[in-house]
Amino acid sequence: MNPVDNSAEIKRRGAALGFDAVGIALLESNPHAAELDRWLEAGYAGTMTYLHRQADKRKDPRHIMPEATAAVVTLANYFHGRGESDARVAQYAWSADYHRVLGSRLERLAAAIRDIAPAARTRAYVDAGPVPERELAQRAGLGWIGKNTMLISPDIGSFTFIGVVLTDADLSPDLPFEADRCGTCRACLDACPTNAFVAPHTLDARRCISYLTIERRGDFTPPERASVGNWLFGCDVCQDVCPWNVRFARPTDDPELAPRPEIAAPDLPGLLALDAAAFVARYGDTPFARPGAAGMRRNAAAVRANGDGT
Ligand code: B12
Ligand code: SF4
Ligand code: SF4
Repeated sequence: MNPVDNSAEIKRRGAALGFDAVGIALLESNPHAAELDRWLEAGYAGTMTYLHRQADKRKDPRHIMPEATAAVVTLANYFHGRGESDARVAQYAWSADYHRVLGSRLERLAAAIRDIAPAARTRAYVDAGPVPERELAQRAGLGWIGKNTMLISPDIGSFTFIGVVLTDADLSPDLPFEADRCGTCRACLDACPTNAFVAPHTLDARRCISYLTIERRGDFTPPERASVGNWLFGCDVCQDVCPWNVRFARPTDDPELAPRPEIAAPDLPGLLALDAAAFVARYGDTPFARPGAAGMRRNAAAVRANGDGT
């Protein structure tokens, strides 16, 4: 098959696997490499030192897999509708760990690429690799990067996981999504409870509740503890207020991303009472495993203190 037919067939197979959108970008150096350098130099990555180590690959994804020439980029909608509970959990975490669910789906897409282009080599990534995922998704035509730094699809909003398969298959790229559909809106910047945006498109991760509750190790300082409010794990505020989500986000019907009640509406006293072994038995296969038992107890204690002043 020729590159145009290969690309069309890969998109068809991606849709059949359950991805909500599939686009293709040729690999080239990241046009926002200078912004990444400035962001790292400013210390905004906090303790996420892996972002410094991976910078060369993020600035030029051709360094990740030297033989690769293209990225097949996918979106998977994880929106579940608006839930309310006293201790809030970001929606991306409500189901089974997406690294596992989408990792195996991307491996099936990679197998489809090798089936369509038999000599092709492939490598699949979701979140964990040194891949500039949002930038590749924008260049693959899937959406624009909003002022809240999220990749926003004009069709389904930003409650999406991004996945990437790098390959040397001969593919025809999509046009990049050049429009900036934020316009004069700044709802996300104004709504952020911790003022974590130092400017549009620039997040000081050290102030972000998602970083504090998931990536931060050790005890909170008193201001950090107060700043997480009632967020037990992650934060959705800068997405909840985005008009593109208000208008276009629709609950997913993906069975592999079905919400688990013990995560979506967690039992705070129960969580505080779990020892390490019981925590692993209950939450070991969920996103809560990243901060672990100690991190989740710290988060739960902060939410309880912020709720009733204890
Ligand atoms: C580190 C990280 C975090 C950090 C830092 C977030 C950040 N904004 O950088 C923390 C822990 C805070 C975090 C939080 C969240 N994350 Co996160 N995170 C990542 C990770 C691993 C790397 C991101 C990164 O490189 N950051 C460094 C900064 C400098 O990069 P950047 O903000 O993307 O900026 C680039 C471009 O925006 C561009 N740029 C810079 N300036 C400008 C200016 C203009 C005009 C333009 C157009 C572009 C541009 O250049 C930069 C360099 O390439 C990616 C996965 C991956 N491998 O990419 C997931 C990822 C970005 N996270 C994701 C998610 C879901 C979240 C949360 C929503 C989870 C939650 N609900 O709690 C929040 C959202 C917070 C937010 N507003 O970003 C998804 C986002 C999906 C999407 N549709 O965009 C990703 C892609 C994981 C995935 N595979 O699905 N995350
Ligand atoms: S996830 Fe929450 S704390 Fe982080 S930037 Fe968005 S609104 Fe602010
Ligand atoms: S809330 Fe407004 S400014 Fe922020 S990302 Fe959405 S459209 Fe852009």
